[in-house]
Amino acid sequence: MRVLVAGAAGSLGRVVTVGLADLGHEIVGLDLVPGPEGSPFAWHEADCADADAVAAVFADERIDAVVHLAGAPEELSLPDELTSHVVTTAALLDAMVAHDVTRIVYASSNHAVGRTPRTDGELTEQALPRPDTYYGVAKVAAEALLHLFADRHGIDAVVCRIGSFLEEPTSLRGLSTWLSHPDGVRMVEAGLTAPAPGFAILHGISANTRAWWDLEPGRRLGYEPQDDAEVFADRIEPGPDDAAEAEFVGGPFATAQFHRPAIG
Ligand code: 15L
Repeated sequence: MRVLVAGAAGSLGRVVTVGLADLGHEIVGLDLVPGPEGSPFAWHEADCADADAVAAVFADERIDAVVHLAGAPEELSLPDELTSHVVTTAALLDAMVAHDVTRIVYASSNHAVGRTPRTDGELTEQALPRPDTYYGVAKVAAEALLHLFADRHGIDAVVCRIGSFLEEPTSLRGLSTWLSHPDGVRMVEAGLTAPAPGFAILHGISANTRAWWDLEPGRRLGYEPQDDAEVFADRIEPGPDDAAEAEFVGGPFATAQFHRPAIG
């Protein structure tokens, strides 16, 4: 499959491009910055929020599927978040429709439902939108846009509500929310190859012993995580914010430090 990876130079993108290429896919990288030194991939330096620039990439390349990993990973103002996550998704979806590309895997986030209290029990993919930040609001809106294009244009859109994508977990929360690098690749591969998923949501975490987000929606799509954060448990020191971070899905994003005006 010839896969356009938007955000190919980001932390997820650097891992996923190499992993998908190892699985036999041809990669076309798209990012604001040049491709890594010596990268074997076709590469386009462009802003995903610029619909004309995205259209030009699709006009230049044969694309079978899109993996959308682009966007700021942290809390910004609401307008910046909407540009970073919703406008980029819209530009990619418009180009997909124009070029009959029908599969997209989207790096959404747990922060779309980050204000869901742990006391609600196991987190399922049916959880109502409950963002913890403007970042989370933008992820909810991007997911809604994907759902609209799935219904209106028959796009297969696999939404990955990712936990903590790191080489190894760094906090007590991470023992539940960690997504290992190899499992990140497995997750995207499942999103690309699941037969006719329509609009579907999975939880992007590893098979963590302490996980409390349902892994079954991912398994139904062919995502079988292999790693477990528990092997790092002995290295995790208790932190002063552990109790607060355990209260909500979104951990630190759900705490007061992120309360600020939406504009500005
Ligand atoms: C995310 O979606 C963020 O991009 C990242 O910065 C972390 O906060 C991560 O989720 C997480 O919840 O650990």
